Amino acid sequence: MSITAQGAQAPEQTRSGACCCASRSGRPETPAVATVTDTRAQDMARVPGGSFVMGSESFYREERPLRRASVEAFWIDPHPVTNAQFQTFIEATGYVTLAERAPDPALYPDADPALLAAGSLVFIKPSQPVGLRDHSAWWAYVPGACWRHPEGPDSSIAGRETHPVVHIGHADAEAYAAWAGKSLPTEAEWEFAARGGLDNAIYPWGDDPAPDGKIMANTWQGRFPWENLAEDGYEGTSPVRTYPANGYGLYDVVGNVWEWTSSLYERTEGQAEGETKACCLPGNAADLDIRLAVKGGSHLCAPNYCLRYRPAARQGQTLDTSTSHIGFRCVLRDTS
Ligand SMILES: [Ca+2]
Ligand SMILES: [Ca+2]
Repeated sequence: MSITAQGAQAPEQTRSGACCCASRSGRPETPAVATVTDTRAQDMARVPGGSFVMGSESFYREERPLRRASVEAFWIDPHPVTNAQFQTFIEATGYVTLAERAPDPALYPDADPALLAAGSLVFIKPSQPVGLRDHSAWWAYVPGACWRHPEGPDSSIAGRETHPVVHIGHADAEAYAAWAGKSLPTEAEWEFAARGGLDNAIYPWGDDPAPDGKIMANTWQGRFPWENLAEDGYEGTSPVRTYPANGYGLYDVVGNVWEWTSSLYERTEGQAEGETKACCLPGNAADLDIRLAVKGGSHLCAPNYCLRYRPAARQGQTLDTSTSHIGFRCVLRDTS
């Protein structure tokens, strides 16, 4: 194939992804064949194809059953897309993210009007112990919160250029991927990549949560959600590459931010309605039925409450939801 600049081929895709709410569930066109000389693969990591055991039967029910899956070889971003990378995309395209657009009241007839301002869900640490059943004790819909203003209008990403971008809806991630000539990973691709070549290990680095006492990812230490000891150095997101890479050279696969995939999240047999909501992943104003799998856990995952900083862990996220701990990374397939 000819080598083209990544931004040159997709302006129409990008604009169509930005134009209106209807595009939120739209899919970008499939990228062309990638080769090792493809400029799009520059700075990406190569993951060999293979067969592996997906899922886990040792933790949460939604990870079951163990099943064999296989993936073809592919390229993947070595870390989640950063604020600086996302800013380059925005400057090149003028794209406006989901969180920056006011929801259409017609789509949310039962919604509190206060929730129909442009905004996003922000984690706000309670000042004292709270019950763990009521997500609203630590999640707030903050008007004006978006990728540029992660905690709300008065906050900014200055100094956080190398942190993962957050407050990204699924369509936002797909729009970025289309612009870059890439795709979002399937859940199987993501999990295979995150395992780094270690079959059946609990974590991307093995079974010990902290080998030789070394902190391997940005998670939550302390009693969620009111006590964040930040023993890993960060209460919120952290610069990518802060912690060791896995066997495929991938950083921040677990912890830091959850990452979107392109795969539908299906309820496991026996899993009742209402149990699909993660302890830390609230739905948005309208609880739309379609959910896609997000992977890897985030800086809000605490071992005593949400031990989801593992390759097998998964949650279902509604397409119209953005939060302060969901980002993404892209893949590039050899053939599509
Ligand atoms: Ca942390
Ligand atoms: Ca992650």
